[in-house]
Amino acid sequence: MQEKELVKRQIVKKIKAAGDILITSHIMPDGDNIGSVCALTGALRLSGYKVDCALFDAVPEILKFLPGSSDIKRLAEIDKKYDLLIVLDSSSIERTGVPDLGKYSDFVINIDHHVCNDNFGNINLVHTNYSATVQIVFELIKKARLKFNSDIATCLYCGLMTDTVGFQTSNTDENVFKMASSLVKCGASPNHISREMFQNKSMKNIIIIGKTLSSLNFIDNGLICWGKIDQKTIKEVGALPSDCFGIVNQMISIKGVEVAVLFNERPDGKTMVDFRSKTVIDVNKIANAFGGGGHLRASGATIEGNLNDIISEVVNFAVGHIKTNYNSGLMKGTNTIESHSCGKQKGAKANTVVKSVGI
Ligand SMILES: [Mn+2]
Repeated sequence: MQEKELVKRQIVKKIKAAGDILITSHIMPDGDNIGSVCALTGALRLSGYKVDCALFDAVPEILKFLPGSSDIKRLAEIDKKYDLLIVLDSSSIERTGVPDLGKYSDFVINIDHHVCNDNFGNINLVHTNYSATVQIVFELIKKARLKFNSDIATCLYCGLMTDTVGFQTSNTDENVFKMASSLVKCGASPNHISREMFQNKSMKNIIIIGKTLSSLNFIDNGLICWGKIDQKTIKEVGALPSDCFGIVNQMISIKGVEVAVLFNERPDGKTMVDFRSKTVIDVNKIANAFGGGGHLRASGATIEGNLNDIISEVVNFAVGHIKTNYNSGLMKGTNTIESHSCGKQKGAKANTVVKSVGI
């Protein structure tokens, strides 16, 4: 039996033995986060288990349509200890928003698909070749023979659809479509879920997108594209942090752009940097250099300091990295010239904050 199958069996055993379970995921929740939390919580509850779910941040407005999302508490409200804590879609403990998970449980199960996952759990199930954490959750639901319904299918479908950016990413393989097919068979509506996620943007989000896209910067004949959202613009528009999403994917959609970098200045003096690549460059490695991480084609870092200094430091680093890797990658005729390994933070600058974003 494969090693991962044994780990899954261990997890099922642990779940079955637990009197109560807490499920959590990462800060700044996305579709895979809320989708996997609601699906696992829903299937376990339906099957008679005592389960709570809580996140550091509130559920974003756009994801409130997911069944079960209104039951998600805030981690700050949790004042009891559980037999078991399951952490989903989070590459490290820091990503949960709390430095110490010991106050929630003595036993932690870490289920994730990020290449930079540091195996922080007592049991770790990390499938770095999977597109989304919901794929692992779906396998566990089947393995544990938990009850299932169309609400759970909807949550899983949302995670699968959003983490593959609408079934477009390089890791969107046969298994993704097989899973999507079974979820649709169980009652998930692709049209309803994509309308909620892709045709439901706030007016302020569109204004921020417009302002950012109209002042992009291009380097090396458009191979690299970078843009910024500064606090001045955010205040002018009266935008919320959730109004600043979805921009970097537009940048990478431009013909000829291989790497897109978006700088998002936050009110606390930190800047969130989002990286995307199209075919060759491993942006997880670029994010690693600034204390962040994520995936081969989508990663991020949170950096402290002056916005303009951060921009020049990151852009210079990215240009250097791309110079040494882009041509050799094309010559090898491969789109995965660099490994999926995470590599611990190398050459991180003094002002970096170890936190990664990324889907
Ligand atoms: Mn994910």
